[in-house]
This record gives sequence, C-alpha cells and structure tokens, in this order.
Amino acid sequence: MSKSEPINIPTVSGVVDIDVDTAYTQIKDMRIHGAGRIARLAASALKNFVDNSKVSDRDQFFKNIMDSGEKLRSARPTAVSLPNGVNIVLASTKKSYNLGDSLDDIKEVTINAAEKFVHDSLDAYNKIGEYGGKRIRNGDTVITICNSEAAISVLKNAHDTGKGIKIVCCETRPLFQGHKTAATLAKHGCDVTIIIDSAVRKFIDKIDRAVCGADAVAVNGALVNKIGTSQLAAIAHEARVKLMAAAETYKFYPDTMFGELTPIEERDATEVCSEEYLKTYPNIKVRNPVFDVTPPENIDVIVTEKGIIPPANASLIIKELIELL
Ligand code: RI2
Repeated sequence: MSKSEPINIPTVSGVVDIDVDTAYTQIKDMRIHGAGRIARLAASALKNFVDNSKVSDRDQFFKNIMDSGEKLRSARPTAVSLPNGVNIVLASTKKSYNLGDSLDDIKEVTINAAEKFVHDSLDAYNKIGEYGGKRIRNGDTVITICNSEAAISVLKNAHDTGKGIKIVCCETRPLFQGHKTAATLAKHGCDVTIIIDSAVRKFIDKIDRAVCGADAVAVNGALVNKIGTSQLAAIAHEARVKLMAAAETYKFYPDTMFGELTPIEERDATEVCSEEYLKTYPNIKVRNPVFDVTPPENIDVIVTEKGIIPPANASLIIKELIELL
C-alpha cells in the first residue's frame, strides 16, 4: 500500500469464507487491517476451520482448533481485538469440550460463537455511532486519524443527523490509511479535508472535536492507537479540544489488569523508505512503530457499544470482559 496506489475502500464485512492460514497471512501483511476487521476475520477463520475439519476424534479436534487460535492470535501483536475475538469464540469451544459434549456439539457451539462474535461486532458500530454522534455539535469541525470503522460510524451518524459537520483526516503515514477514511466519508457525502500528520497543530484552532479508534484500551484508560494519535491528543488537549475514542468492548485489554503492558508492533523499514533508498544508504537506521499510547488525561470519553465511559472506568469493562473469557 502506498499513497500512489488506488484506494481500496474497506467494507464492514460479515462472516467470510477464509481458511486459518490465509487469514493469518492477510492480517500479518495488513491486507486486511483495522482492529475490528481483523478480529472478525479471525472469527470467520475459526468457523471455516470447523466447517472443513475432517477429524473424527474430539480430543484431536480440540487440540487442532486451539492451535489454530494460537496461530491467529500471533498474526499481529498490538490490537487486542484479535486475541479477544479468538478467545471469546474459543471460550465456548472449551466450555463445551470440558462438559464432555460430542464432537458435533462442540462444532456447533463454536460455529454459533463465531457467528455471534461477528454479528455483535457489526452491531456495536451502530450503537457507537449513535452514542458518539450525539456528542458532536451542529457545525463542528472534527479531526480523525487513521482508518477506524468505529470512528467513521460516529462521523457518519453526525453527518446523517444533519449536523453539517466538516471532517479533517490526518493522512496517517506511512501507509496512508487516512486516505481511505477520507474516501469512505467523501463517498458518504461528507465535507472532507486531508492534511499531513505534521499539520495538526497548524490547524487545531479550526477544530472543535477529535474522534479516533482504538487498538487497545488499558486498565488505567490509556489508549493504544495508530502512531500519531498521542501527538494529536496532546495538541488537542493543549487547545482544549475534546478527544473521543471509539472502542468496542472487545478492544479493552484484560491482561493490563494483571500488570502486562501492550506490546507495540514495529513494522518493516520499507514502509517508510523505498528499498532503493535503503540500499543506497545502508548506514541509515529506520524505526517504524505502528502504534503509540495516549495517556488517559488527554482523552475526554471512550464510547463503547455499552455506553460512554470516562477513561477512569476502563476497569469496569475489563472486569466484564474477563468473565466472558
Ligand atoms: P477499527 C487501526 O490499526 C487503527 O489504529 C484504527 O484506529 C484501529 O485499528 C481501530 O480500527 P491498523 O490495523 O477497529 O490499521 O475502529 O494498524 O476499524
């Protein structure tokens, strides 16, 4: 993906027919990206695994599907939606297996759990859009970063309810996912302007609200999202512009309650500089972290499908999530 490639606008898809290895590769190579999309793809791959399994021994089936879950979880390290999605589906599988259910019953339970996860994930966008959209005022100019379907849902809702908003999209180097967001919103009829990431402070006095997505929310309410989000949040905070993070509840990170930190993915140098440039200057080092951490004091609210919470209440969502897993 580069700024010169045609823009492939991502869609909010339901259950798709994809095997575990292909889903793993597509997520790892970012051919499918976005925290919600990769979680749904992983759930779809687990359903596909069940549909195509020829194994007749229930213990062997259980081992194989757990291994598939492990593989899918490892495709990308930061977006906690991926392990949460896999774990939510496999929690049903485990429960059924431990109850001594037949192989057919374990399979049915797993398929139902995968379909439910995808359905609930898509449903969450509507609720997040509705709740978040209410916090956007008539005539607001709203800035966003990267390509978050949850944030886009908020922006579409505000547009559709006739608030006459204007939207500014940070282009989001190095993969320019902001161009996708701009294209999606422009196709929806919104007034959209793209700016380069380093122009945020220059334009902040024209901005009324900021809205972004989430790859992970920690127990202290800190937000892990696309690189540049913490910079946007700091600039917004300085200018007294409120930042709303849009995050389905499966993007909250249970392990942070027990002391773990969110690992930050670092990707290849060729996403930042061309191969030719890197070959010409082999002594130049390139760093390419994909996410950063926004402290809770720079976040106004987090909008989830269960309602809007202040960052300080993240632990309540995490406690509920732990009960599901
Ligand atoms: P939705 C993306 O990561 C962005 O950081 C975005 O804000 C987040 O996932 C959430 O996206 P990447 O996969 O789930 O593009 O709201 O690296 O679509």
